[in-house]
Amino acid sequence: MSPRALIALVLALLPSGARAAGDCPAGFSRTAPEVRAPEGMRRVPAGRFWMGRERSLRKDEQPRHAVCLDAFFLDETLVTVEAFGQFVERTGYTTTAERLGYGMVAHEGMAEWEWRRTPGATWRAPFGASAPAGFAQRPDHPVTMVSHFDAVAFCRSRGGRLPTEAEWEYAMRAGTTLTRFPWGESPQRPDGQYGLNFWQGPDHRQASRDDGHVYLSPVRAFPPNAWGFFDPVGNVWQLVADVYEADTYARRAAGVLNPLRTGAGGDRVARGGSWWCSAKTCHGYGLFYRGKAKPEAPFNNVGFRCARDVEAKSP
Ligand SMILES: [Ca+2]
Repeated sequence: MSPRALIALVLALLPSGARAAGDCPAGFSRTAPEVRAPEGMRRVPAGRFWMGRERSLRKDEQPRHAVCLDAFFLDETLVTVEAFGQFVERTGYTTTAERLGYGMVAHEGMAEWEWRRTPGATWRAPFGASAPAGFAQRPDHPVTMVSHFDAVAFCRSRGGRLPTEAEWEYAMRAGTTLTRFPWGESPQRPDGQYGLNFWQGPDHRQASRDDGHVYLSPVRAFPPNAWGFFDPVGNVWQLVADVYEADTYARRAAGVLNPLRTGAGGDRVARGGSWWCSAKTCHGYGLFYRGKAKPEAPFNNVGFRCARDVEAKSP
């Protein structure tokens, strides 16, 4: 066989439409109808991004892999105390913490990793009957003391849903890749200001207050990311739709479309870190770390934002 004939034979044997690893599936479209974003939400364009990383002390962040997403809408801020209060008023909803009769509370002065089961701690009073000195909950604070179930119920009432873990990270990265924060590797932005609310100080006995907030910060206290989302990291952990499994990334095919890890029971994923995260006790403030929480557990450093589909998902 001549070399030319051999090449022709090899080409004929290659599957047509074969795609390189990490490409998005056939049928995936980066265009979607120009539907206007609902009030308080922003449209996230369809696209592909890198999730996870090759080297990390935590296996659950590996490997780095390409993820493809259809367009979706996402709240530009965390769900506020005010918005959650309106939902409760409208529906009479009772949260998990209210049914349990307690919530999990942390505050300045406590030991590292300590949490207190606190009677009466609810979304209305996230520290229980007595708030710590210097803290008064505001309508524009992110709502906390909400369980995964509460977050799902709230988003459903607005015709939405929780974002998937992949949607959350794609939107919070806003086009940046492979950095811990949307603006780079340091918690300080290029202008020298802290870009997020987390814990500063040698331990949890006393915060140094360098970022201006010991506890919750108003949802627009820090500048938004490049796509207009406030609190892309810090302030409160953000509940997402996925069940937590350590091998989620390892099991994904390159170029997976709209991934969502489902399953019965187990922990749910929370991302972004919170005001209680210090460099010493919790490295979770950032865009790689995969936090987790029991779906029925209410904490005073966990909140959420809602997503909504733009159109039917790609096939
Ligand atoms: Ca802080």
